[in-house]
Amino acid sequence: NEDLDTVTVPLPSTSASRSEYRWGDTTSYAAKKKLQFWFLLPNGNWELGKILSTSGTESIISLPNDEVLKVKTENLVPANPDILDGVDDLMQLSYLNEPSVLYNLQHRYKQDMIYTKAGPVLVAINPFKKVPLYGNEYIEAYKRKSIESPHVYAITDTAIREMIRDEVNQSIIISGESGAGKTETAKIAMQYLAALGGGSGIEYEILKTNPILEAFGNAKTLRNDNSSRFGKLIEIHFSETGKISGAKIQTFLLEKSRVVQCTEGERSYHIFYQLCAGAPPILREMLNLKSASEYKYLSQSSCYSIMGVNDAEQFRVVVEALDVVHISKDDQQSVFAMLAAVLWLGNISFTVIDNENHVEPLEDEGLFNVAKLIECDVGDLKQALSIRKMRVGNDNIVQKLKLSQAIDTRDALAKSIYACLFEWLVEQINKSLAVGKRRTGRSISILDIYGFESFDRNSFEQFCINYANERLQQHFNRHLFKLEQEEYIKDGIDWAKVEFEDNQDCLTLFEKKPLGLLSLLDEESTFPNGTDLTFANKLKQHLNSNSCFRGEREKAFTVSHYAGEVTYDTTGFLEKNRDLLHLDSIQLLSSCSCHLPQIFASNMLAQSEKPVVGPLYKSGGADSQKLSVATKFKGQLFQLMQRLESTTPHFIRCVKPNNLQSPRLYEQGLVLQQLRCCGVLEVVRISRSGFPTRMSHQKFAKRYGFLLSDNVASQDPLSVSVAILHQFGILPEMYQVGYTKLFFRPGQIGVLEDTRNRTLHGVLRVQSCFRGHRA
Ligand code: AOV
Ligand code: MG
Repeated sequence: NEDLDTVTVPLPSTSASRSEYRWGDTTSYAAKKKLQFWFLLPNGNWELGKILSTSGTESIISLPNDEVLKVKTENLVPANPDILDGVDDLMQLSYLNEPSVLYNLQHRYKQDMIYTKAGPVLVAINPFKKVPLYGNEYIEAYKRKSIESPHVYAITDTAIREMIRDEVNQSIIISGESGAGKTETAKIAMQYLAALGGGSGIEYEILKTNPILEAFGNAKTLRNDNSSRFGKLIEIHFSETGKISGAKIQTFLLEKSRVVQCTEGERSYHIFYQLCAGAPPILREMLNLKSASEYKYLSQSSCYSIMGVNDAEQFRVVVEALDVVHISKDDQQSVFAMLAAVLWLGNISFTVIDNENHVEPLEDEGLFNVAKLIECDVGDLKQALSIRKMRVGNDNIVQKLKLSQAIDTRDALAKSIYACLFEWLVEQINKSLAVGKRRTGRSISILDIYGFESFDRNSFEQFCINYANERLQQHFNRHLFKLEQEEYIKDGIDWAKVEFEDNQDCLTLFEKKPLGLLSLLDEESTFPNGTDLTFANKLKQHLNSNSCFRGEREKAFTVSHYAGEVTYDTTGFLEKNRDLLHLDSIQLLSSCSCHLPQIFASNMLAQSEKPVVGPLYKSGGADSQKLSVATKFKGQLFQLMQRLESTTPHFIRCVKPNNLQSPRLYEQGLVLQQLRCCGVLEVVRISRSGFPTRMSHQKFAKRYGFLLSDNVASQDPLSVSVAILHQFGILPEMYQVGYTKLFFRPGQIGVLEDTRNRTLHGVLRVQSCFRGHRA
């Protein structure tokens, strides 16, 4: 064992320098006077200056341009010494105040260093341009660990290593506002996983799911030209040898209203424009395709193209990807037929047929094309769009539709065809990616949902999206604050609590039964006479005392989300929550000769057979026995959180530096607001004072015990552990011994790991040397 004694243990360099940097906290005011300070300009930006003198509550400061100003001393906060400019982990800052953090991130951002660690969390600032940080060379470098700067690759690499080392499933959880870069970040992580775990070819298929899901599930919004309108969890499975063995995609609540209706300046789903622009002549003819501007669903927002995007070219990319995930040419043709049918549905118009204002569809190209594309009888289609059959008691009655009802029926049909198509596609993709039978059960999941949204007008979709983000924020809080502190306390180590913004109150506002937003929404949705106005009034009546809720004029209400206040307009809430598709429409779909509508219809019937609690939505409507959209979504989110709870999470926080999607523009106020609402500073604070690395006494003793110079193998794990700590000279302030575990400050275990690796390799080298001699 003598060899081992000569192993020199490097001092924990990062930690040593870090404690050196911390002198700032204790320097006297006099010493500080020589330093630079940040002060707040009236425009909300921070400027750097030096204090010349201080009297009472005011200070005279000089700016870099020699200007001299008098400011309130309370508005000054200390700046970090220049050597700390652009540190790659905010934990290294002596002064962890907001301007220092902002400045540090900006300093890096200017040099295209868009990634920075905030303790355990990776902060990614959207560059809105190509940055030279990706590709095989970088992947190789991160794999070999020859680059250390923070990166999505680095965090993904950690996830792989921890999956193997701890035999625990991992998750990479990406959050941030709409347009902050989540989807791009998820793809970058997938790229790294594919490169490291590739070999079987399945990784190529996995990457090709991105263009498909983005075509069908992303759209241009006012916030983001490629905004995800669904949530996605992709679970990537690994074999024993660390290779990718398959994957499974789960999607959450697609925004289907966009198919029939979208705001000025936004677009519907990319695939519609791609199809119109890129379909080859034979397909065009088969589907009677026109250009996008001739379809009412697409023309209403007067926006057809996206700067820098070639829809026709994208169409070819999507078709190629569909081939890769084994969607047959026949199926592809049916998919395109469904898309065309949705577009033609929007062009169906109605004419009044009697003096009670009942309507029926015009027999024009819209109606004929839809019938042709979904392969149903024109008469049946016409009927489904003009009457509704209902069962009241034992009687069947037929109700003729008025214009608004007929339009709703038509739009509901278009929305369901599209949503079912999306689900069906995901199902087919999952079949193609299915994990082989000999699975190890080890996986890395990547979560990319739609980001927090706040528009001038916010509806049911934003309500659901923001609720999901609220749930995710709680997961983040739980892991980085609550569980952390609970674990310290449970294991009996010294610990001073860090306060953090808890969003439990807001979640309670949503989830409380029976008087929460979701319960009240469901209740009102089940009342035959419930309207958006009665719903809004009910909210005001029951929730006005809640601190996260504020009733607004007429049909509106405001919620204080973790990321800011959002005012919701309840118009359409009940209808969207009920999401009815009448039995007549389902029957129409099941009468089609085309296989896709048949599948859609049987899926819908299967879903509506689920038992519902409470009264039926509409009197006598046998077609309404299904879960409300909000309740189903809540259930999905709960399941998602449960799944994530069983994994080791790695968090990436995407930040949007401006609202113009423009490169090089860094708006301090906007960045600060995002950092504040997701608690980045608190995370750094807790990590700096905390002990993020932990290992049970047993595991620690087993892993490093062989490095001990004295033979203590017979001793208990705790004694072995303590002996290791002593031999390696780990400073007492760098660790704590708990009842069951050892807790380490950041970086400490790295020293032991390095020594262990070197020793193991050394031993192996020595062995192979001997072998060489003998040979
Ligand atoms: P999101 O997923 O967070 O929004 P995206 O990932 O779609 O945001 O990013 C928006 C746009 O920012 C992309 O289309 C790119 O142009 C640019 N972008 C983001 N990350 C990078 C990067 N690393 N390098 C270069 N450009 C980038 V939403 O889906 O709306 O919440 O619902
Ligand atoms: Mg996205």
